[in-house]
Amino acid sequence: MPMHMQFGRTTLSKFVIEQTRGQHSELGALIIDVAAAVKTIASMVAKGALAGHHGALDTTNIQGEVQKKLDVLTNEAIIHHCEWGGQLAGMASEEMDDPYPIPAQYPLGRYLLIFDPLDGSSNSDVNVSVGTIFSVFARAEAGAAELSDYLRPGSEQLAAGYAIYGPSTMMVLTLGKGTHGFTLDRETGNFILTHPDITVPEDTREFAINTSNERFWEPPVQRYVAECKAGKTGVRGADFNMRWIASMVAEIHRILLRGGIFMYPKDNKDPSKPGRLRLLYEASPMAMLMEQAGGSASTGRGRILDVSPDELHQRVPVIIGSKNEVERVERYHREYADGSDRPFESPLFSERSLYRE
Ligand code: AFP
Repeated sequence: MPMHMQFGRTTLSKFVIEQTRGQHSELGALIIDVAAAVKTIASMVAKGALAGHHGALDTTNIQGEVQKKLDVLTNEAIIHHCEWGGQLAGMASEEMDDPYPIPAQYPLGRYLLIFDPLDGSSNSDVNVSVGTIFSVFARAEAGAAELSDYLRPGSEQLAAGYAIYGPSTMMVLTLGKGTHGFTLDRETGNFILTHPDITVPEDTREFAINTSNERFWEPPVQRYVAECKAGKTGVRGADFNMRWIASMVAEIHRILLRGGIFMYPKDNKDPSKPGRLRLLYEASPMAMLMEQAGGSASTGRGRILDVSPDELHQRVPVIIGSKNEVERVERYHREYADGSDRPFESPLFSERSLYRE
């Protein structure tokens, strides 16, 4: 292998240390600890049934979801790799009802790590790509975090990223200066910068949504998806393709690299839930990554990064991806709210419904 290939490749550690030198050098050390946890998780996921990691436990998380063995094991891996370093004021996770205080034997820092340790875990037993999503905030000074330190809009994130455990293991990261992809070289154990400055195409002909929920969607989303399905015979004048992997990390990764739009919109399947995905450890980090790559991320009615959470596990509608398509869906929501949208034939929504605000 030529010299520049052997020694000139940028590792995640080098990239992060250079990008955080100075004011946020501790943040660099935290990201490197997260990467170490990701390598441990990648090994667990790769072993699959051989390690007895498949299957569910007889416990449920605060979401009321049955926990998979890997949900708990990956949660513990991230805590183990990150709690000792002295960068953290606390941690919060999809798999823990309340925030995790840093044990007394470790020094306290000023960063907060919020994560979904294994997103898409319902796929883990059937060998479909899954991932880890993380978000980092800072409090003003080092010390034990309080709940209010976590309940911040995504616009205040210092860093966000995900790992995707697929045919290759990758980490995709933003520190507020672009979105960058790193591929794990299993021979050296290094994450290598392979996708610098990822840029999302502004247009797309590929949409991702769970269409089994169609009857529960609001009219603007029904209108958008109906037009995509009508293809060249309809107002869009072009055919669309559809994807649904049921693993948000895999959908977002595809969209970052080739464009697309992912939607888990507000629906009336369970009116107590304004969407399925959680703001703090799914929507906000993905929104930061997408915007840093030139894409958009919306609830349908506003920018995801502007949403201020009232509670740790708050859910939010998610419309994210290629800028021009997200803006079209937002326009359809505005036109529905002001009544200027074309009357939608759906019998369910022909009269003014509870959704009209
Ligand atoms: P799990 O982590 O419980 O598998 O949920 C994954 C997820 O939060 C997100 O990654 C998927 O896009 C979405 O749920 C899939 O939801 P449906 O199962 O309703 O399609």
